[in-house]
Amino acid sequence: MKMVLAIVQDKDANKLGSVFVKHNIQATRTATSGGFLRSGNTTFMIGIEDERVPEVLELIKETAHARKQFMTPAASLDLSLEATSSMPMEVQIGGATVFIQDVEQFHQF
Ligand code: 2BA
Repeated sequence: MKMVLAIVQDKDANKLGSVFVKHNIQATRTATSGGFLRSGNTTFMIGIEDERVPEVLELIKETAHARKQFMTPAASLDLSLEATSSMPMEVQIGGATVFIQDVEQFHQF
């Protein structure tokens, strides 16, 4: 069994949750924040049999989209940054950041 951790943008989270239900994939979602943008994203935790990992990855890939976003560093980062870095900058946010870990044990009581 594997644990798939998928960090996606909030805009894609509801659709992805529905896709998992439709495909009988059990998932837990939690509200998270990116360390860089400090804005909300969503992390799905999916415990899944090894052979279904490619299916999960494909569904995430199809559903989660990369987007560009403008951010003003001074508004969202430490004020210790120099004034020259306060120009709005474009950030490409990936469709999904995915980690896959081995699950040593799985219990449901
Ligand atoms: P954030 O940390 O808010 O990052 C949002 C986007 O900002 C990133 O998109 C990346 O394109 C950009 N970015 C991040 N750090 C940067 C930096 N130091 N300089 C310039 N641009 C930077 P993604 O790479 O697609 O990441 C989307 C979200 O996935 C991240 O939100 C974070 O919540 C998570 N993430 C990405 N890599 C991770 C990792 N290695 N470990 C844990 N979480 C990760």
